Amino acid sequence: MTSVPPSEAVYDRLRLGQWSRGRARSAGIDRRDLLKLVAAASVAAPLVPAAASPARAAQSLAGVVKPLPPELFTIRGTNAETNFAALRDTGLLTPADRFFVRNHTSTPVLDPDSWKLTVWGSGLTGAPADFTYEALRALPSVTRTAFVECAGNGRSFFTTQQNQPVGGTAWTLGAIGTARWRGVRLADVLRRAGIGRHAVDVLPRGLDAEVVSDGTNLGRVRRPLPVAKALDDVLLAYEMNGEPLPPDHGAPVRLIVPSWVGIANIKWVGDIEVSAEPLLSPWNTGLYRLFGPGYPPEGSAPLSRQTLKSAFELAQGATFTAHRGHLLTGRSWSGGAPVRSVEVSTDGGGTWRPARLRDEPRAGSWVRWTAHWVPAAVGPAVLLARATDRSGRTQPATTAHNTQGYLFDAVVRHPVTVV
Ligand SMILES: Nc1nc2c(c(=O)[nH]1)N[C@H]1C(S)=C(S)[C@@H](COP(=O)(O)O)O[C@H]1N2
Ligand SMILES: [Mo]
Repeated sequence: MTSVPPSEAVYDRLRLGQWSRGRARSAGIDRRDLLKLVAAASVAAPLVPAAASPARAAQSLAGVVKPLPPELFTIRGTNAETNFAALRDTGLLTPADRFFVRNHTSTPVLDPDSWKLTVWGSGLTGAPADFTYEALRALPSVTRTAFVECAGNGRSFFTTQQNQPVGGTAWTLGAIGTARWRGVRLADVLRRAGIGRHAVDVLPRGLDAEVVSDGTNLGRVRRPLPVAKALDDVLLAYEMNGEPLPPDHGAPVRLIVPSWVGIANIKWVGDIEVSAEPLLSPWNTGLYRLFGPGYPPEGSAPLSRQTLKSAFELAQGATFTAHRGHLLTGRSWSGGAPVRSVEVSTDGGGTWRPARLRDEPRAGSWVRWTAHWVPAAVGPAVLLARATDRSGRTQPATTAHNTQGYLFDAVVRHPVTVV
C-alpha cells in the first residue's frame, strides 16, 4: 500500500525476517505451538456458520452483555455483526447499542475501582508502573473519531463472490463501527512509565479469559504493536460517544489504534509489556497474516492497516418500487487514506455514477454517501458501490485469495428486487 509510512513497512519486513530466523521472542506461548498455528493457517478451514437466529423480539448471546435485537444484529458464533440497514437512521457515529461485537471468548464485567493497568518489561528504564482508573482519568485527555473494523470484515464474499474457501467468522460487511473515543494518549502513559530508547515492541493484553483453539491454549488476547505506532496516535480510551465504555466494548479501558486491524484495539486492557526485544503472539504469527499460494510459508508480514470498502445501508434482497425515486445511502472507508470519491452502479456494474459524499473525508473514519435511483424495470437488480481513497486506490473487482479471508476489498454485489 503506497500510503504506509516507511516506519511501518520497515518494521514489518524486520519482524518477518526475525520470525523466520527464530530471533523474536514468543510472548506467553511455546514457539512450537506458534509454529503449529502457522502451519494450520496455510490451510483454509470452513467458514464458521452463523448460529440460527429465529426471529424473536430480543436476541441475546451468552458472553455479550448488551441486548442484540435481530433488527440490529446478526449473531455469528461468539460475535454480533451490525446489520448495515440499521445504520441508515444513524449519523456519522455508530451508537453503542448497534456497534458490532467481536469477542474471542466472552465479555468480562470489570469494576473500574479495583482495575489497574500495569506497564512493565525490559523496554522500561525502571520498575513496573501501575495506573488506576482515577489516575488515568486525571491525565490530559484527547478525543478522536475512529472506526474499529475486524480484519475479517467482508470475509464471506471470498466464498459467495469468488467461490474460494476461507476460515473464520463469516462476516458480511457489518464488522465495523465508528465512534468518538476519549481517553489518554498511550504515548503519555508509556513516557510516565519510563519507556527507554531501547524499547521496540509494546504488548497490551486483555483481562478476558484465555483463548483455547483446537486444544492449544493461546493465552489471553494480546498483540504486539511497534513502538513507532504506539507512540504515534494510539489511545487508551475510557469513553465511547460521550459515555463510559460499555462492557462489551472494553470497559473500563481499551486501546484504539486508528486505521489498524480490529485486533490491535485490545479491549479490557490489564497490562502492557514494553519490550527491548521483538515480541510474537498468536495474533501476529498464525493469525492476522496472509497465508495462501501467493504468500511465503510463514505468511505475509503481520497485518497493520485496514483496507478500502463500501456498503449500502440496505438489507440483502431489499425491495424497491419501479418508476419511483429512491435515495440509496451507504458508507465507505479506508485504513490507507481518507476516502476521495464513491461511485454507484444500479445495473450490476454496467454503468457508474458518482455518489454524493455527506461528510468531510477524514483518515481513520468513514464517509456517508447518497445516490438517487429510479428503477426502470421490475425484477432482480444488483447494486454496487466502489470507493477510491486519496492514496489513489480504487476497490478492485476481486481480492487475491488468502486462507483466513482477511482484508477483502473487492466491490460487493448487493442483490435487491424491484417490484
Ligand atoms: N481483550 C480482547 N480484545 C479484543 C478482542 C478480544 O476478543 N479480546 N477482539 C479483537 C477484535 S478481533 C476486534 S475486531 C475488536 C472488536 O471490537 P468491538 O467488539 O468493540 O467491536 O476488538 C479486538 N480486541
Ligand atoms: Mo477482529
